[in-house]
Amino acid sequence: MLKLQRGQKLVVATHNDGKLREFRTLLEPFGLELVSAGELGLPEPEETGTTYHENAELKSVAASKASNLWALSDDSGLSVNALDGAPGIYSARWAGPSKNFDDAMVKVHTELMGKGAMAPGRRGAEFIAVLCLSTPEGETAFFEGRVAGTLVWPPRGTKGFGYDPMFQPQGHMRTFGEMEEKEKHHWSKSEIGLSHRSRAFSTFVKECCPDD
Ligand code: ITT
Repeated sequence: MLKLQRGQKLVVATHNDGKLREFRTLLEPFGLELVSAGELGLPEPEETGTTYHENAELKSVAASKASNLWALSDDSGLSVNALDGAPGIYSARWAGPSKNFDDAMVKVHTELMGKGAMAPGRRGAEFIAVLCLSTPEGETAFFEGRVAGTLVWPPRGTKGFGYDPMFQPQGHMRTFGEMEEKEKHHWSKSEIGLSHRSRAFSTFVKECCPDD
């Protein structure tokens, strides 16, 4: 089992500022020294995998090898029921080279309209996150989290990142874009988190983080 030590340097293997912000908040209590792949000037690896696990592994392993440090990556996406799981692992790519998520959300909505999926009951979706922790010696461990919800239109809220403004988690009246980060994670040792990332994170913490 991979166990981090208090004060240990850990690379957060992402070039996505939204994810990085969330990881800094989620990892804050554990006394780790965090550095991002971007801060280390590591190149963004090409995501050639066909699953979240494969892509998470290739990002984390690339960062561990290049930095000689433990690394934690996240591969995530939005899986829309009426679109047979699309955009899924291609969620970032639907935003194009300029990473414009207003365009990506329009694309999701347009595809849903093309399927006649206008009623909330036909607009179900899931956010999925797979985290990979890796060591320079090549050991890996994976943690997965999911959250179900409904895709609203028009998008609401300016918080969060990516598809957050159109995703309303089950049991809530507001989208992730309307929630403070604290509420989107809503994570504690005794309670399961709300977001896919915080749900994956809660298993990661139990297994791999030093006591806070
Ligand atoms: P890294 O690979 O550098 O981590 P990325 O943005 O390319 O950054 P992914 O390949 O995992 O990351 O793409 C996941 C996309 O899914 C991401 O760009 C977001 O648009 C979307 N996504 C994932 N988690 C999300 C969240 O919590 N809220 C909104 N959108 C999210």
